[in-house]
Amino acid sequence: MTTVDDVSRPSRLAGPDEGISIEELALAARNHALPLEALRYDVTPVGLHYLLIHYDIPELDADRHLLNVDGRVDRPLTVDLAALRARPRVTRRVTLECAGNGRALLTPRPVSQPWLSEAVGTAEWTGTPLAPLLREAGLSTDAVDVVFTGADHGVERGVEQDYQRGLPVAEALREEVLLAYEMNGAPLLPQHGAPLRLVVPGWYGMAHVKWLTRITVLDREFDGYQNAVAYRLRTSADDPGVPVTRIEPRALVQPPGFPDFMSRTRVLRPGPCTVRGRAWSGHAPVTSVEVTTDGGLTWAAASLAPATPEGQNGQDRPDDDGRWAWRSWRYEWPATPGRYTLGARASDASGRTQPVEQPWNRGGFANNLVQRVEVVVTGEH
Ligand SMILES: Nc1nc2c(c(=O)[nH]1)N[C@H]1C(S)=C(S)[C@@H](COP(=O)(O)O)O[C@H]1N2
Ligand SMILES: [Mo]
Repeated sequence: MTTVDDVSRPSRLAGPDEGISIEELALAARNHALPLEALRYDVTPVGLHYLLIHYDIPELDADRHLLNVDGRVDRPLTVDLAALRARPRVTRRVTLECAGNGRALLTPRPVSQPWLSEAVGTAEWTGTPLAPLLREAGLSTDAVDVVFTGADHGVERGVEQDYQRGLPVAEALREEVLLAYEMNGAPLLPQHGAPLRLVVPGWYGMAHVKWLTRITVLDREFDGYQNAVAYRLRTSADDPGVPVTRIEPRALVQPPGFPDFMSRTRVLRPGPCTVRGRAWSGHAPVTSVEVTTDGGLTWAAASLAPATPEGQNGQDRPDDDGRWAWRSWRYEWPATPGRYTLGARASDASGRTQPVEQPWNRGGFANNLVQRVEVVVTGEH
């Protein structure tokens, strides 16, 4: 008999000389990254924000969409979008990063969505806080995890499933967590979770469940695929590993000069060059950014802009201090002719920073290896 196993691939590492396959290319073409020049925007224009969609974008009708809250609650609830929109409205500026960012740069390469360093974006998410809704439903005192179910359905390593993620109840009750129905001041687009998604500031992307249909409170840890199997830091296939949670610190350089079409190597004229970029961390505020022009041998301090966002395009000013969004930084570089490898390293108030040697794990998650931007400063003006 044929089963879903016949179409589903096991988890595996690429062989020593194995290039990116057509299957990885198909995923990369569906799930695009942030073009690095878009680091110039405080808030990423929606079409330039990265995307990650495990299965298909589901077909949902905003006018008929319902959200159910059930499980270990006193009063199960069903609410529509109009009811959610009538609740307190909050806008937060939040940087989202895929936990698999950097995966394709690892050796050996875990075979999955082959991200380079650009699976990131910052948006102003508008919605209503989750915690008051959970309190209205009456969380039972034995609540452990809150499970968020998306309307998308697929099969992954032989397991047929709706996309579902469990979040510890203490995280679900954080005031910053939103049921979001707008992105950058407009209704969510289909690819970003229309008509309703979860936003969990500080956590890697997998926690921000799109196309949200159900919230179920459990009196035990959720053992569904995306928590128990997929998003774990493992050293080997049989290591139970630890869950992927918050975003590790990372800084990205907005590549200076202009690119070669194929190699993406940058061409720069000699002279003073302001190198700019962004830095973020989901654990604690970013405290410093350092820049290298020699691939990580030597470092110099960059100047970090304040965290407070300015409010964009006359829209609602975000209802927070910018704590969950990236910060911009700059570094004055007197560029002289030669070849350089630029990179930047963020550190945060928890003492975390970025490694120059790859932090390898079997899923290729939370890899915040310092970026490498190849630059040629030409001899002529
Ligand atoms: N329902 C559902 N939610 C989902 C996903 C998904 O495939 N299905 N992908 C997750 C992952 S892995 C990431 S990185 C973010 C990406 O959000 P974005 O596409 O809006 O940038 O959505 C998360 N939410
Ligand atoms: Mo992701």
